[in-house]
Amino acid sequence: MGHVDTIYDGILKGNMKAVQDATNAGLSEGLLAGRLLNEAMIPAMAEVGRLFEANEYYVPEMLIAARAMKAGLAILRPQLVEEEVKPLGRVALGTVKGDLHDIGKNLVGIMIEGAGFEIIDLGVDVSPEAFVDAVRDQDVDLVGLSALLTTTMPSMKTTIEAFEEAGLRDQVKIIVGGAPVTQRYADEIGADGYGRDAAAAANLAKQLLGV
Ligand code: B1M
Repeated sequence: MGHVDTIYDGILKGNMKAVQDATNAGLSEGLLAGRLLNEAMIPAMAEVGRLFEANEYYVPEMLIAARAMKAGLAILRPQLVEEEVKPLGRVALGTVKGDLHDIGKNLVGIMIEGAGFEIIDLGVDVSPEAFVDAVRDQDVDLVGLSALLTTTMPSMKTTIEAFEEAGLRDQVKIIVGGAPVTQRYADEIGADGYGRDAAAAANLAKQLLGV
């Protein structure tokens, strides 16, 4: 098996060591980091997303696949900078004000990063102002809002209103998700999209940013 296939397969199986070894071997044999990223790592994470949506993979499989992908990506990163391989866009992600749940939000970040975007993780309990500041200061293309409590869902609405008040609403796409959130709620508060799960969120980011 060539290095590209070994990396792809290693990510699907969550075999971090195989991914690291094949990434190092591929680079030392002159394979471009951009090729290892685009032909092995991103397709592998897309397949992880597909398996997750098909209920063939669950959260643990997704987490170990992500750990393997991140280990390989850490090796590629300096080379990617040298090859001037740019991320597809920049995504700021956070759990809304008052809400401390971050497991789902982190999975969403992993899948969006796995799709080729750069992630700015704003953490949990993120105020509307902090989301707005991130867009204003860090050239963000898409904002992802996560909420796990029915009592914090209104923070999503407040955050979108804060973007409107700051005059930045047209400059950024906003997607929402989390267990109590629905497509209907997303439409009601004027979000650009709703992601049912992490894989759907990554597909939505690609779709909204025209990738
Ligand atoms: Co909390 N909690 N919790 N909790 N907690 C829930 C959410 C709850 C449903 C449990 C219950 O009562 N059955 C309930 C909410 C009820 C409601 O509002 N309807 C609840 C409650 C009440 C609370 C507290 C208020 C409890 C208390 O103190 N009395 C408190 C609130 C604290 C706060 O936030 N201010 C609290 C605290 C906690 C812990 C800190 C103990 C812990 C969080 C740890 C952490 O996140 N680091 C915790 C946990 C673990 C849960 C449960 C058990 C699991 C949540 C989780 O991680 N799921 C949860 C019950 C449950 O869901 N079964 C519960 C796994 C995760 C992978 O799924 O987060 O849904 P999920 O993410 C999915 C999708 O929703 C989606 O993709 C993800 C992956 O596919 N998604 C997005 C998520 N964000 C997205 C964003 C997107 C797109 C998709 O686009 C941007």
